[in-house]
Amino acid sequence: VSSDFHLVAPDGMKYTQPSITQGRTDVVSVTPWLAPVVWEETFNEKLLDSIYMKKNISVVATVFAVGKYIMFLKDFLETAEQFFFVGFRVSIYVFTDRPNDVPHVKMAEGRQLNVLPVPSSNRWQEISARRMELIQKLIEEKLINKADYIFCLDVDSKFHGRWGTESLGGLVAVIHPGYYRDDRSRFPYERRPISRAFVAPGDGDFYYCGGAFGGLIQEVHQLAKTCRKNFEDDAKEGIEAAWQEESHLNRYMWTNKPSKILSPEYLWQDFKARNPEIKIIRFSGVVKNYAAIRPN
Ligand code: UD2
Repeated sequence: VSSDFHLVAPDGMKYTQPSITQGRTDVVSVTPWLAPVVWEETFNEKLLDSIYMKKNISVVATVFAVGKYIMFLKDFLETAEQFFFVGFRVSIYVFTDRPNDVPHVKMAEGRQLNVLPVPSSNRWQEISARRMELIQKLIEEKLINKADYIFCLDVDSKFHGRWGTESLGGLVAVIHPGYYRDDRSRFPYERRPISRAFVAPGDGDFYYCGGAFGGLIQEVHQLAKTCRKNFEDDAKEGIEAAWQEESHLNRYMWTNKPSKILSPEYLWQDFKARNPEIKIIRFSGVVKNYAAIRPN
């Protein structure tokens, strides 16, 4: 299992001299707790790839396609082949109640697709929220000491640009495209103090997406286990956080600061016009008709 703290300089590779006085000035690329925020033009992809290639890392992606959401899987998988950690060892785990409908997508060498059956559900909130439990179990049963990094992604999305080694870190969160210019008082955190996802007004750093997060296997295990427990303890008291596991994720990231943050390039939404600081859209949510695809 790799560690972020022992990167070896790549032998013999030539690349542009790094500058500490020139670079992007239209966005902030480091947080107050000194985590990098990844934006286009803040990293050298060849340099990063050569560093991680030597470490022979393996990367897992999880995606849930329950009920009608199976319709999004083909585009998700095909575009992942084009843009997600191309050239690296990648295992994609698809959780679905319709294993027979999983599309046959040709995967490059070193990349595999694994299908895991899950029960159907009548409430979309439950499908979305149970992901933490299933991610926790997947890590415990199949991934600990076997893979290095994991990303957990929404299926109703597509890749449009590179998503690679620049995104790797201990605990990785993605800034939600809908709120990143807003004051934190307007973030849709869970605001009831009785919920374990509560974030008080005046608290919170960024509003992060439930649709993409990741990091080292052990760190994501801790996150999934904590969010699952808090979600279930809330449920026992009849509480469901405003945005289900996204609310719990946001609470977790407030108390356990992410070590790397991905800009909204890493989860845009197709219905939103692109803002000028977004020089590339790497991954985005497709426009969907909720009434037609959700079970209720
Ligand atoms: C947001 C979040 C989502 C989740 C949700 C709150 C983003 C972009 N999306 O999206 O991650 O936090 O709010 O619960 O941050 N699913 C199925 N079948 C279903 C319903 C859901 O497979 O019938 C899975 C599927 O992988 C989907 C994910 O759950 O991508 C999230 O559900 P959603 O996309 O309907 O949630 P949404 O758009 O409100």
